[in-house]
Amino acid sequence: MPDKALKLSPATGIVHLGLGAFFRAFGCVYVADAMAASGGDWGIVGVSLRSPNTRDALRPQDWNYTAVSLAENDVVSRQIDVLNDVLVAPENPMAVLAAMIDPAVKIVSLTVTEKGYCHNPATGMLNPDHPDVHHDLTHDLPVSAVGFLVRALQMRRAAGIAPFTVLSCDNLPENGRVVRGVVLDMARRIDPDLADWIEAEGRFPCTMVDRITPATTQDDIARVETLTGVPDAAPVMHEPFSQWAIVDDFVGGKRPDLAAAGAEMVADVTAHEYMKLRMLNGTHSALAYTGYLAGHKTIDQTILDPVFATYTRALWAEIMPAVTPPDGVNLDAYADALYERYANPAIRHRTWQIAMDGSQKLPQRLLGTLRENIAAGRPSPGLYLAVAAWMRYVSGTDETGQQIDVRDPLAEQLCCITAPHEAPADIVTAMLSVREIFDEDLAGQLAEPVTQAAQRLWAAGARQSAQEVTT
Ligand code: CS2
Repeated sequence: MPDKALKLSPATGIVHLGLGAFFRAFGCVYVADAMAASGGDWGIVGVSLRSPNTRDALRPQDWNYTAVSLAENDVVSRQIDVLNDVLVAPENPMAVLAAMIDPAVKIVSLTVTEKGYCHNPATGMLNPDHPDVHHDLTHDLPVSAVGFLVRALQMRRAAGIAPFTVLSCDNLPENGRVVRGVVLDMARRIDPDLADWIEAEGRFPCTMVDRITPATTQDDIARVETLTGVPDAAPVMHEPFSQWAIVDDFVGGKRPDLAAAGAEMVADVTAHEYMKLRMLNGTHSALAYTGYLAGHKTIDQTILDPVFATYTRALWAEIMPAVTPPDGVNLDAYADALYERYANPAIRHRTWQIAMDGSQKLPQRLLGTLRENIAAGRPSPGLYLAVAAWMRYVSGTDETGQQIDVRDPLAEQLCCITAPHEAPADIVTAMLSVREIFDEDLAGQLAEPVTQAAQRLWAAGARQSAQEVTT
């Protein structure tokens, strides 16, 4: 672990797996504020699980960077200096494990995106056929986030060190339960005693995270230099809004004073998670697919189009009956606030970025709501259109005949199964057979309404279809 004494900054107490723009614009800011308010040694060692880019950009800056809050008429930048090091896992997995087994490290947090959990999105369980899982079960030096957690916990146990708290900050429902499940499953396949120890001693609090943070562009980098007068190779750009609700269940109660930084420390975060995933991420994905197909590049541009503004409101009306609000939250007011956030013209959040990894996102964002609406006999034409738009998007050709750059762990499979078909009904049938996404029951229930939505979508286009479902 690097010596931070020279920098006079706090020693490391957190290792973060998956150091993307989101965590640097979110978790790092909360931890900085928590330490400013209440002290503590909660410096962070970030880990990139794939590329060295963030490490290479941040190292010459002593791991510091600028976080820029963007509102229409208000741009606020600040320096974030809580990172003590950035490790690149594929270059040196042992260094990552060494950081994770340091007894001073009390928390390992994660933003590895949905696909990073190596689980089956439809069931939430570890996918034993995942190549990374297979690798990590047969090698001591892991490649997956789950493997790093399990091997580091195994080493801590062998050395008589208490486990760290595993803090998932990804957009998964009951994210702590999901990560606990995949860690225990992998651990049990390696050593059942290890799994028992993790089960008894480990803590995996669920969290709800929320801050819109588009990927940083070259234009942003130039803009930040103009703004601050200081070059920064890896700034992060985010909206002013931020919300973090966390179940207060940490090993030995050890954590930064996140409440002092504005986080909500709660006993149960389930209501927050479902509200956010269904109302925010659900409409985000719906707008990403329909908006992209209609030729809109960003969410603010999409929602500026009156057809999509009305479509978004119609989606919320379909989603709200399937959401139990957390105490004291009014869902109409929550939707109004989301609308304002989407319309923020300073945040250019690309529809293409949100459209990524749909196979991993659809179940918790759209399909859970649909399942409940179907059971309750509630109509959901807007949501059916969203599912059909995802199908059209991943089949790889847009409405003008251009190829779409589809990024999804199942992209190849989805492309192969739809390629032989031209008729939307056949494409829908093929897509609904993907059991990683749609279980048999749901596939049966969706067949007719999604086929109808797809037929209109292919014939009339996304914009016209969005208009029709709201009239
Ligand atoms: C977005 C999220 O990219 C996506 O899929 O829906 O990253 C979204 O911006 C955040 O969850 C907001 O908190």
